[in-house]
Amino acid sequence: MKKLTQETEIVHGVHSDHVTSFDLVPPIHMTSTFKFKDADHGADLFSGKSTGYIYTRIGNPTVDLLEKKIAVLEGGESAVATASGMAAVAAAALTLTAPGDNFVACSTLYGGTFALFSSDLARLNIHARFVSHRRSGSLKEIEEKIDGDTRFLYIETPANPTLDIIDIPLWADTARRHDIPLIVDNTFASPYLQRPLAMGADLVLHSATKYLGGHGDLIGGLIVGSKRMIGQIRESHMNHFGPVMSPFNAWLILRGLKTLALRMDRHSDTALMIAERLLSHPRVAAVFYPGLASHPGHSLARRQMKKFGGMIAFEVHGGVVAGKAVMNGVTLCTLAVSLGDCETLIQHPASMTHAVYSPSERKLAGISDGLIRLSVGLEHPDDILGDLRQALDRVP
Ligand code: LCS
Repeated sequence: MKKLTQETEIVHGVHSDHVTSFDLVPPIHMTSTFKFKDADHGADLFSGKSTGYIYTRIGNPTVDLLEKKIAVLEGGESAVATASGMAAVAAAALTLTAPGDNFVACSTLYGGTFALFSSDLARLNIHARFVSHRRSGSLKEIEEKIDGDTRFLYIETPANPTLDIIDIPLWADTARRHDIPLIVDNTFASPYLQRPLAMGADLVLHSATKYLGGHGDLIGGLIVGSKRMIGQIRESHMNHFGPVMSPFNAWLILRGLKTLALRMDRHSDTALMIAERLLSHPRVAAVFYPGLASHPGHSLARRQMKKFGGMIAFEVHGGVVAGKAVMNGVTLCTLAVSLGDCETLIQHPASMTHAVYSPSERKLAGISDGLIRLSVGLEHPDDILGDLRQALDRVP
């Protein structure tokens, strides 16, 4: 059959050989363990002589379906599902490193990832070396930080919360020159807008909590890459540390994924319109959205993304005090962390998602104290804009 478009793959996805029912929608296999036909069958499954399900921490048909589907959508050979996005970041980092190793990461990251990298992994004698891509000569800086104990490079693009666009091919070429993998957190874009593996990345990971699930009703993570690397993560980290995804959450993500293309188109189109309108509001000091021609990463975003996504960051004249007034003044937008939901969410990175950064670390990462982050939802664009305008107009 002719190769399907990504929009069709998003709806249809993959079919598991192990699911034999005629249901249009696959059932949820809520079981912790699986029956063996006899003792030899059980032993053969354990030894790898036969393939099949043993125990849900090791594999489950519903979770399998989701793993196969995200692998198709990201264009990877294989995938593994995790209990959360943080579990995906930790699984990838811990599988690739041992005490004494280091890795090089772009410094603008989700606050939880930054905390894991800068404190928790450091306790295990695994050290993050941060690079600010905002400084000119960042390529030289990456090169200078790589040595014989560097095990991977790590970026997030668009980056949380500044919406900075990081150059995937540039980091991928650097990784290849040093024979180490590049990991890309593709949470903000989703595979519908950006496919990092096609641009040279080796592992792509997601907080599936966000656009992949799309409905704000679950926590989950996914990692996609080569059979070899995913096999290593599955066997060493997932089976033994055990941060696996519940079959119920996998089913919810499979359901959410079917509308990914529709949702991402709508999120992106509305966000572009709102970013443009915010730009001309007298109370707004700056708008950061990769779809704006004024964004420093605009031409790069045009090269590596299909559209520019649903996340906007902006600053209000009057700094933190004025920003708080906007967040307290909205009535339709919801004051909450997380992103990628149907509802528009608004939050303050410096005191919320990125409070773990010290003030100087935030400065290096480009996260100003007055920055407000908006996850543009699926409401009518005029209603979202109207709500933001009335809150901005009332700033004292
Ligand atoms: N990567 C990115 C880019 C994220 O934004 C998040 C969570 C994670 C990884 C971790 O995923 P989780 O474990 O939450 O599924 N970002 C959040 C945020 O910006 N607000 O609340 C959570």
